[in-house]
Amino acid sequence: MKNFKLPVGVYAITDSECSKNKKFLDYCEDLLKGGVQIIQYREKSRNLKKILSEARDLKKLTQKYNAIFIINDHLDIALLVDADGIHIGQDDLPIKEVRKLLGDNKIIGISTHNLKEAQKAVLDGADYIGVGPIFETNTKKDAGTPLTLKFLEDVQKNIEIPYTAIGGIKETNLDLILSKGAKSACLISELLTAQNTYEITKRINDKIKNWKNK
Ligand code: TZP
Ligand code: MG
Repeated sequence: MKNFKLPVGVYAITDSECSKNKKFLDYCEDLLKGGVQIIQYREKSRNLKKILSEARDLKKLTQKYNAIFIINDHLDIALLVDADGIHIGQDDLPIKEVRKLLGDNKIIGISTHNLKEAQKAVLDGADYIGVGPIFETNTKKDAGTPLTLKFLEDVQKNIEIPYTAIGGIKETNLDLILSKGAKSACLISELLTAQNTYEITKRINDKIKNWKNK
């Protein structure tokens, strides 16, 4: 997609494993009411029929709130539900192949763990990159060693396409990534385990939007 701009604020990702007592669509609606403008559907232990039906429901909901809807991993599902884009990992199909099937009007994001991967993503035509894990996380078991803020600094200086910081981001360490220049932050467990999804989402989203680097 030409000149894609990642919304400033929270980039939310679903994960039903970690949201035991929250109903999927209610949870997502609270995120959207809290101001989230991009949601990624990421469910690792669901069968494909369930993934398809949840993705269809979430697509409708995101449309109602005018938010961007991204599917993790599943290109077939992204095509079937006419998602706005897909998020892939380093071991998934190459971006160039994904682009052939998805076309130029859709968004392709890819997770990166070092500057080399980030630069390759740009050359391959990614619309945005995920940068992480910045901090320790229990949500993704194979996320690897935290990269610390140095990688974020490198990306900020060297990468021209939008990026979102991910991995162990909490309300309490948000300042650290914002002061490095991040304008988009992915939070999974912090939002899922909060008592009140709407309130925490709104607070964090507003903080990112209003952040001014001194
Ligand atoms: N990719 C890198 S870290 C991560 C993913 C999907 C998990 C982030 O989850 P949390 O709970 O915000 O640390
Ligand atoms: Mg993946």
